[in-house]
Amino acid sequence: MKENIMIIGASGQIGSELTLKLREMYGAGHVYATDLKEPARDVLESGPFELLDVMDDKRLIHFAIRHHITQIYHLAAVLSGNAEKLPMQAWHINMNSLLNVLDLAKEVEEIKKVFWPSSIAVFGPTTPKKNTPQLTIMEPNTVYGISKLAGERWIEYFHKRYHVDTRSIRYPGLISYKTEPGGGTTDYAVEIFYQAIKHGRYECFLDKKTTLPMLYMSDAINATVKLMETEASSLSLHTGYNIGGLSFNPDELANEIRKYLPGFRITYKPDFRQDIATTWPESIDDRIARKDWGYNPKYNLSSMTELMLREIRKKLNN
Ligand code: NAD
Ligand code: AKB
Repeated sequence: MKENIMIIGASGQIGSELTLKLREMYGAGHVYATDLKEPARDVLESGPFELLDVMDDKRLIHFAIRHHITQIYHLAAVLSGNAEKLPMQAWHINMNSLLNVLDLAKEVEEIKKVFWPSSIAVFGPTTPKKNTPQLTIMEPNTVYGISKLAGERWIEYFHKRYHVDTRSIRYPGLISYKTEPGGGTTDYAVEIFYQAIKHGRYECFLDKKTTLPMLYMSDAINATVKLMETEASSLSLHTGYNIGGLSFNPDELANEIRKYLPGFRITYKPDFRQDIATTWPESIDDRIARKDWGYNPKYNLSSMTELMLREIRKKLNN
């Protein structure tokens, strides 16, 4: 059967790379990118794109039926930093957009699979911080984290009750050079590269010893498509899978950058995002993802840093 894939939130940090990967795999004409805002040129020019608000449930259903959509990747959300500025609005968008998509998948028989990303934000201050297990204490105290934990419960509910094939990953902070991140707590680990190249210095909004789980974008994209391609019978979970990868703090990242830019200087001025980061894990136990669907990230701190500096330099020179 030919798949027709809809991506919601295709203009964001993940969507701008995932769309291209899926177009390579399934054929450009079968991957429909949608967002509230226009995407980067390569997404716009390589296949179908439509401006669409995921909160508009009527247009959503028309779109899915018109294009015979079989899989949805729902990426639209308000991220942790921005969510703390407007908690009620963030809750409304994060929850109701997901419920719109789940209800659509339940009603439209052609839709076979839904991917919705969760986050390490589902964990909270009472969660064990090191090598955080898949199943553990989860008492998030940020609006973003609460919405992700509630979302995980909803996708599992729709799987169990209505047999919607829901799939999800608890992404760590994602590091990429193509599209800048959209208002999260882990954004410093991207900003630092731009500031290091442009100005040789960076003022970090997290404290120097705040260790967080991170992942290079191509590892996240490969994990996502691998999970979606896996036979349902191999999956023991239809809610967020833990995935780890890198784990470092701003001081360690700055030291790595100094290997290429010896004069780089970092100063620290923690803001409200420090209070969020303090509640998140330092590292993640991802044995279940490795066993169920072969999760196997490639990048380490050194290869990621080298690549980010090289690619951002190229991008800024163009
Ligand atoms: P992003 O903010 O870069 O992109 C989100 C996109 O959604 C934006 O292009 C935005 O215009 C779009 N959007 C917002 N409201 C919309 C609406 N009503 N209708 C249609 N589109 C709308 O976010 P991202 O970093 O690409 O993250 C995508 C998903 O992955 C989110 O659910 C996020 O919580 C999750 N996630 C991201 C990270 C990360 O580090 N990037 C980590 C963990 C989880
Ligand atoms: C954020 O910082 O909000 C995201 C995430 C880890 O969910 N990058």
